Amino acid sequence: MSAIKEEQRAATGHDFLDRPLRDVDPEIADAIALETKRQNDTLELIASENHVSKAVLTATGSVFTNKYAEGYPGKRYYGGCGPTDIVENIAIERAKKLFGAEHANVQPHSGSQANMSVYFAMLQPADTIMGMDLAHGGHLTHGHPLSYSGRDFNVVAYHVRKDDELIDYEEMQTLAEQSKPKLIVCGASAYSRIIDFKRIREIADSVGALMMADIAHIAGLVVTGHHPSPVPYADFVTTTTHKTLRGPRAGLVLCKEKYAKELDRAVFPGLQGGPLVHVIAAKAVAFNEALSPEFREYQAQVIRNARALAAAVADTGFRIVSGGTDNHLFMTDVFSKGITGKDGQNILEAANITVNKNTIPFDTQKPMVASGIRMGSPAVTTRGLREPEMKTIATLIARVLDAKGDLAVTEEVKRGVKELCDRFPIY
Ligand code: DSN
Repeated sequence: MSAIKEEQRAATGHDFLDRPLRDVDPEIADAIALETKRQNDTLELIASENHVSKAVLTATGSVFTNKYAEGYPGKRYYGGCGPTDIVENIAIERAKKLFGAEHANVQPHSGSQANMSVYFAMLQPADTIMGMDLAHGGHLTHGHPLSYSGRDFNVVAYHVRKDDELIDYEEMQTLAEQSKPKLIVCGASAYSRIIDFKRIREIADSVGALMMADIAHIAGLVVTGHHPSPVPYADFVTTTTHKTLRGPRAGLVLCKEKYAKELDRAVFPGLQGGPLVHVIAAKAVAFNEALSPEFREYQAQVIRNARALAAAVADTGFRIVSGGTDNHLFMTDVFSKGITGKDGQNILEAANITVNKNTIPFDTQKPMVASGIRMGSPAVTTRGLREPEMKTIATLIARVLDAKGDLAVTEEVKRGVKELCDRFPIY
């Protein structure tokens, strides 16, 4: 220890500034080590998760975590915001360039807060909004009764059709005409097909509604041209930054310039206090990565892998909702083979394959049980797995599910998973 540090230690009576995490807090250090090992040894098929770059991790863990910066670049309520302004301005410019948007607010802490900020900016309590039913693939914040969005607004839910499990745009049009919503929310958390944003704009225009597209799941596909962009059509586009976009855990809102002031006021001071500057720095890093040609190729492989995995899982006898996928995820009706989503999730987790149970359209099971399992390819694609490995994964999944989690089979599948994980290390 340097003489200056020793003097400082004597003066403060502690050395918290310099001690390694393992010394300060072994319990948390152990949990982080466990999680690192879990991620390395697990095939991550949760469609909303990904593995970020070391550069994104470094920015997330940077000294910007120490900074208060209420306000916006050039208009802060705190001193010392020079470097913060650099970071936030870069993040804003990159977000606008990436999405081709007129205005970007990079401060929302999460996707839920990004959505809330649009509602807060544009709606009054008890206004009518339309959103996709959660049980049909929507999201809690699109009007579910247990979310603020369902509590504070009058919600009219639209659905997928029963026959082909695709969004029923005719029902959407009819419901819009009947209920005259102030805002139509589109976007999904469990829908594997292309969303027709142009058509939704037409429906919104026909009843004088605003349109918000929540592209949290498909943002990476959108910015690389693998899914049509809602930016030319929607008044507001919201997203998280940690799913296909492969950035830190956070949110982002894009809008037309004419709504910029109202949106910015809704985020701060309307809903949030100080922004998480370290996370904004990490968003800027992720946006830069997303602007690269390699990211475009990554997204193309995400789709190829999702399609290959869905086809291979279907070949093992499971029904795939809507028959396949156009994006990074698909829903497997595991109850088509008599297994609940809950049991399926647990059986797969025991074999180090992580998924989430999910209701499927017209599900007969409760949400905590569910008939479906949602699987996605973003994380395994980041590790470098390709179509041949998707076939191997489907075989492993079917083997352990068909054996209903038999212990010997689980151990055998776990070995297969470990072999794949060792061939494709994360960091
Ligand atoms: N939890 C996210 C997802 O998994 O889709 C949505 O909030």
